[in-house]
Amino acid sequence: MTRREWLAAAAVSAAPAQSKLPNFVLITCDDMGYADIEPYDASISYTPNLARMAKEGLRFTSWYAAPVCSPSRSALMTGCYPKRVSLSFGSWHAVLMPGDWHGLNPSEITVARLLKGLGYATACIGKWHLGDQLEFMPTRHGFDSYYGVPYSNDMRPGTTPPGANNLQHPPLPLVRNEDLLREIKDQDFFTADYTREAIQFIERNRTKPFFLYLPHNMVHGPLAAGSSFRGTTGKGLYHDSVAEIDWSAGEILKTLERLRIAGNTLVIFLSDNGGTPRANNKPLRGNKGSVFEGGMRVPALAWWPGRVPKGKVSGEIVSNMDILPTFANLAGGKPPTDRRIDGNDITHILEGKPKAASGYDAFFFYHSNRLLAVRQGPWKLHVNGTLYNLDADIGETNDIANQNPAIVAQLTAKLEQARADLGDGTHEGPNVRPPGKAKGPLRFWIQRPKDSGHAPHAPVRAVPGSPPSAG
Ligand SMILES: [Ca+2]
Repeated sequence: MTRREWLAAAAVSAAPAQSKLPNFVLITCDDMGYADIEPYDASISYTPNLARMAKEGLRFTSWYAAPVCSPSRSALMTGCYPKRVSLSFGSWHAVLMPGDWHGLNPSEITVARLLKGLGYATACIGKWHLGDQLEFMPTRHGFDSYYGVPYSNDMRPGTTPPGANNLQHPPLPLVRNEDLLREIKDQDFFTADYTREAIQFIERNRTKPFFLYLPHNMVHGPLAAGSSFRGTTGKGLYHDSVAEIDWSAGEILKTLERLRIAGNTLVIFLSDNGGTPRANNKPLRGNKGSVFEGGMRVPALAWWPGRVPKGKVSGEIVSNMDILPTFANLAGGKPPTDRRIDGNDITHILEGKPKAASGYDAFFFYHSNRLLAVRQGPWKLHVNGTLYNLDADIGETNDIANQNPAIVAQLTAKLEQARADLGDGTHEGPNVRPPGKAKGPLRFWIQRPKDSGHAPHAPVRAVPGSPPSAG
């Protein structure tokens, strides 16, 4: 350690703990199942760092994300139901596509913009997937810097977006801030590279409050892992990729400890939606894309030495939407008051306060623009009329609607509340805000090889309005 580094470290460790704003590290991975890591399946031996995070922190057993990528990320960033910010689906598919004319509306206040306003250094490193046109990029949504892939790693040449008349996806871009770095072909570098970038960001900003959002591309297919992880689990590339995500989380924790800022940093680890059939979602029913628990309930850990008690488990209903209100509160700020925010401040749950309860009277399960289920306490009613008690039947196997008509009536009324607020299907709720719509000509980050510069494909399904460069 140089003298200058020593002085910086000494200044940090000497600072009174309460006088400094906490740092936030939000790590998400893509498509990891509920029981793909040791804290949710004790037989797993290759996720020691996440196991440590759970032992030293808090493990959630009812953290809800969303059924698929873009909606999940919109909730994380805005504190709202994806439906409220019109990102429960893209302009013509369940998620945003390369060249999509929809994205996160620039008028939304993201958790990054909110924290930046409170003096935080902010960075997004990884998969954004809230719009790949410039006005939707992380650098336009409160992040000082961005590095990564603006959407999913499977949206690459050789694959065809749904309804795109056999036009292939453009080359997969690696972007820094608002500049194209290069085309990505081999994906093995993803997790290690993002981790290196993340550590550099933390090191650079260790003396000021920071917010690091680290949404990994892995473990979404096409699967990849660094050479030092391939073959290490003996269970195939998927699990090797999980092991590398675990390593990455460990490197982040070690960096915070080395810099002596762990005691002032909240680290949250999440998956963005339920696991695919290759994942382990046990004991939940369903997979990614479903509103059964296996589609939306995700592994979730919180770690903050000295502030989040060790080894606790919370079964309260919490969700991606709680990130913004919670980080805002911990940073001494407030969520926006000029618009509806659906999430809750869960500081009291993180701190393990006695009787810390969820703020959700009811939690609603949307897929695309359709309302498909509601949960209140242990009860979950699907719109097809099936009712489950999740405390007794987490796997949603035993429909007990007939035996519980009063509960069904109560939850049906909740569904009506959501329909009147957020809408359902073609009925647009009055309290829904519009998606961002690209103003300029649509563009790909890298043109398809035979494109000769023309615009991306227009949406083929009728949507309200029309894209600015359709045709
Ligand atoms: Ca996903």
